[in-house]
Amino acid sequence: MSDHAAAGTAELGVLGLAVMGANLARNAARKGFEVALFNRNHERTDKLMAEHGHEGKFVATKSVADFVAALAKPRAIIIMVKAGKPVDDMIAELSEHLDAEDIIIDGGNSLFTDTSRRFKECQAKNIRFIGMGISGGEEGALEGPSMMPGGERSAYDHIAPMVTKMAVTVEGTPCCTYIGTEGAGHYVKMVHNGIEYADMQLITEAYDMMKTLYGLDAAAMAEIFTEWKAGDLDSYLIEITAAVLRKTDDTGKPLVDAIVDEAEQKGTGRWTAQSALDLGVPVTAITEAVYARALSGRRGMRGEAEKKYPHPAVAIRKPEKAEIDAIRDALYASKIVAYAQGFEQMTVAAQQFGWELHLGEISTIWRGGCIIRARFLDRIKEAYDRDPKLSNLLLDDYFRDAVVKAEAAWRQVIVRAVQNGVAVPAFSSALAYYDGLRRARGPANLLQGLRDYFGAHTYRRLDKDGSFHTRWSQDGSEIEA
Ligand code: NBP
Repeated sequence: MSDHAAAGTAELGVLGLAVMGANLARNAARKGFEVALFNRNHERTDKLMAEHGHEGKFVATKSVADFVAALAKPRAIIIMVKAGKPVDDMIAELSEHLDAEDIIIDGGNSLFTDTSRRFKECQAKNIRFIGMGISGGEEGALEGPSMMPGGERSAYDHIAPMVTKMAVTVEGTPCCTYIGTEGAGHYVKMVHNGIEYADMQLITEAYDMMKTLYGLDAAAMAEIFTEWKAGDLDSYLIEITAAVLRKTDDTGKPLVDAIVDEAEQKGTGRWTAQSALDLGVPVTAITEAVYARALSGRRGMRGEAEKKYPHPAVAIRKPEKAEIDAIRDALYASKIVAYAQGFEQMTVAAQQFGWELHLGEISTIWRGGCIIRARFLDRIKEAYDRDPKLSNLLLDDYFRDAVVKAEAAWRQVIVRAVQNGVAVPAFSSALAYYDGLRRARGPANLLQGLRDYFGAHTYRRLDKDGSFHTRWSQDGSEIEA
């Protein structure tokens, strides 16, 4: 063990001191907790101590053994290294120094299946593991993020006084709650990011319509988004959309007009869509958002295609106020669908993986710190208060009324975009989902007939129980596929 003077008293260890780890460590120290620090490259530790060492009680260490020895038992260590193999490497190294009941918390953006595997591997070593989704970026990590811890319940109870103090508070409630066992915390963080993708894509499509159909410039659109923030759409993303549109560069022109139109992605949106496909949940808005980013990345191909294909003639004209209001209402209806899909995905995941997710509480902890923080999340909380077992937010009366009120505008906006060649994949797939959902009888009866015709897959009838197969040809002979 280390002979460090402060050995054995630090309440929290932070391993990995890049932007997120350093800020979380500072957050904990500023809240009065003694924090042990370790980073593979010691320069990061030295920099943190030199610049911020005065902010609280830190114990800087230069080896994993010293780091572990600096912590009070049971030890609680947050790992904030790059997701993937580095997390496994650090767990393996830490395990050599830890005692039974010590706690490892992975605060990175890990894939939930990795978290579930690590939970079991740590359990086998008598180490308590928590996978904690953290939202809010570097500023959130410092000032107070939203935290989604999942894993060993007793370990969460031990760290709860610390993490709830580190998390941001909204109306007296910390944005941190125990999510569920195994990888539940990272799953919920993943869906949060997926919803963030959909929300941003919808905003981008609203921007494209205002710009391409009505010729509005960035400053005019900044004003519109600022107005929208005062209503149902009130959210951090709408607020920063106005700020991004308002910004000019050193030429005095809107900065947004100079930015390359290729979106990057780190993968959590794609993971959300992949998991939704595995679970069979239609999360069309999130998936369209992932595809839209992929298409944006094909910039060269888009350039070639533009030269080959004529664009429908758009008669750009000044918009009526009602037309801008219609885009706002269509955005709100599409956003409701995107969130309904994301929340249904969590409902189905909970059933599939045996987690007890409290969706009302999850919407509550997303009200602060998170990128998708919004007034809207209160409406979601209220819907789950009315019915904790609500299978889809669109079945709640508040959301039904909101969508019905917006429906005419929603259709009209999409028609105008389609007629004028403006791609609105998230708006239109949200509407298609809504139109599919609100019909008790869809067209899949024909699909079942086709499947039975070529593959003898059988079908069920409305008027009789059982499975049926038909010899489909007119003369009654079996059809070969
Ligand atoms: P990065 O994801 O950029 O990772 C850098 C850190 O990982 C450094 O401390 C680095 O140590 C360490 N590291 C690497 Br890389 N490989 C290692 C290894 N094999 N063994 C030990 N340490 C290793 O840091 P970040 O941006 O602070 O993010 C940390 C986690 O938080 C990630 O999972 C990220 O996805 C997640 N997250 C980030 C944000 C954000 O806004 N940035 C938001 C929410 C969540 P070194 O200094 O020695 O190279």
